[in-house]
Amino acid sequence: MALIDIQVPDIGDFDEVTVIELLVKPGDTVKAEQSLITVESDKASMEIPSSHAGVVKELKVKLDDKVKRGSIVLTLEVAGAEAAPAPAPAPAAAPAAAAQPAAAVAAAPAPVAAASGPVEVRVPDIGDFKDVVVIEVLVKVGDAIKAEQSLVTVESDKASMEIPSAAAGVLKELTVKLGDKLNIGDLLAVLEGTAAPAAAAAAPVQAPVAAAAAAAAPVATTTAAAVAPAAAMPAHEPSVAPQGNLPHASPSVRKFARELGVPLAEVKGSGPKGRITENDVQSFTKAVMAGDTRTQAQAAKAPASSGGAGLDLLPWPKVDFTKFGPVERQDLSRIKKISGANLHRNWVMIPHVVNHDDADITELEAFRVLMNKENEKAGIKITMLAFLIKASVAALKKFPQFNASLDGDQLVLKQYYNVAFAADTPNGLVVPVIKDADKKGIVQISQEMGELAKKARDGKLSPADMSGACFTISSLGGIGGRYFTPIINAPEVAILGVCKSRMEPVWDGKAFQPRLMQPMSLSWDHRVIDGAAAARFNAYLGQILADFRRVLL
Ligand code: CAO
Repeated sequence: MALIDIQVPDIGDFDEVTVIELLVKPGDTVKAEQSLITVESDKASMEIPSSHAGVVKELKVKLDDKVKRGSIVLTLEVAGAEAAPAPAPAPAAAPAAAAQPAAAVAAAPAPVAAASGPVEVRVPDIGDFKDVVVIEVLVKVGDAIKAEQSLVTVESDKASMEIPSAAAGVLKELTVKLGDKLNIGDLLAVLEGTAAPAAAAAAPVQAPVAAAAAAAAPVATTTAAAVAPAAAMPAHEPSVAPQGNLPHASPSVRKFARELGVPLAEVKGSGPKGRITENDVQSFTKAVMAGDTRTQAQAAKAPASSGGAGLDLLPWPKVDFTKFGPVERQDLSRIKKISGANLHRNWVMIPHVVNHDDADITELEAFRVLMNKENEKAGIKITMLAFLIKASVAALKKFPQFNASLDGDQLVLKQYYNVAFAADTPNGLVVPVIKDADKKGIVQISQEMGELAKKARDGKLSPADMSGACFTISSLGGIGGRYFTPIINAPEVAILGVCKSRMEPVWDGKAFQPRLMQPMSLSWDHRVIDGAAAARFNAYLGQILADFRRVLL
């Protein structure tokens, strides 16, 4: 056994970075390349990994300490054999690397700083990193960009950083979007205008740092790689660079949040300077699962400067109701809390439009009643909802954009037909799913609906019973009403609401005829569907319900 000091490797031009997270403690067994601490500057956060495997003996840094290259992070007890061949921690390798001529740097196309006209801004040398992912775009076309202003934030598994513009000008074109993978030299943006004199200096200052980090000794490869992106940052404190809106969190916390699907912008950070910790992400998840609406309230308080994403609403009114009369307080059920949070998100995030229409179900209802009479002894009850499900499948097939989900800039068109139906239970609304409704007949759909509705009332629906839907129907047909506005069940793009059918006088060109009319309300996501398609969808649905033989066509 031997004791070795693990030091902060070459972190480029940074004089000092702040320790924001301790990822290990004395007694922990760490693997080589495991992250030990997270450090942060104003534009990047990075994890410093261990160059050796061993047991942590003593931590030599604490939160908020300022560290720089060569600072001792901790003392590690390593097996003799482990210690021997391993060179001193990364910094030992770094000077050699740094001594390399800037040849490696030459590969990094220096951002052009033209005096006027179009200026291409490219990804500077980001060391060994390949395919760093754009996680935030900080500017938009038309923005006046200052030299060294951050344009995008990119992230690898160990570091996140903002990539600044080397020139000033008006942003004419942004050639990257969220989720894009970037590499050195990739075109980021095109600016038009006069470049700031400072811009020209940006690249050379950054580049040698990257070269040093990229060329670190083998044992420190990961370490060097982790810190290499730091080189992409401006060497000097940018006097004009605005802070990005990126939530303040380390790469591992970001990854954790992404895995849980937690929007970091909605998480309140409890760390120093509002930094979001892993605990904050966990607490947020728990709050959402418990339907704690305060999380939405926090989102609503997002500053107007966030580009319009924050709703900037007034706080919820606080009223002492007892001043006006006696009241009783009831806790919301678990289902209500969960569905409430989901409905709220869907209502706020999806641009809903609703088309109302009527379908003539006179013949269909007569057929349904006849079938139920014939099958009375078998105990099978065919419901109108089963026909609506089957008719919807036909419409989804004819209009595939309704059988889809939005995923970033892509539309996911599904080739399966799972139709959910809203079921009212004493504890609240649940939405079980009839899977592969295209492959099932009306009787089977009716039977499955009956079973699922019973499970729903008994509180026995499993998550599998409620997942995988492509489209939802909410039927108030057994209750009443005319039309309503159903809320789309994200990530679906449409929902059909139906109310109680009733006999109405319908003009047939010669006379009014008594017809059984089914009111239908189709809510659709205007990001995916337009009004003409929605009107056609409803019309087609109406045609099928009026003459179900059309399903066979
Ligand atoms: N027009 C006229 N009558 C209708 C009808 C329609 N569109 N749909 C159903 N009915 C009738 C049925 O024929 C039945 O009458 P009988 O008892 O005389 O046979 C009666 O209404 C009750 O039907 P049902 O509710 O048992 O069956 P269903 O298939 O229509 O619905 C279910 C099943 C689980 C969807 C329903 O019980 C339910 O929970 N509905 C509420 C859904 C809801 O709350 N949606 C709103 C969501 S937004 O908050």
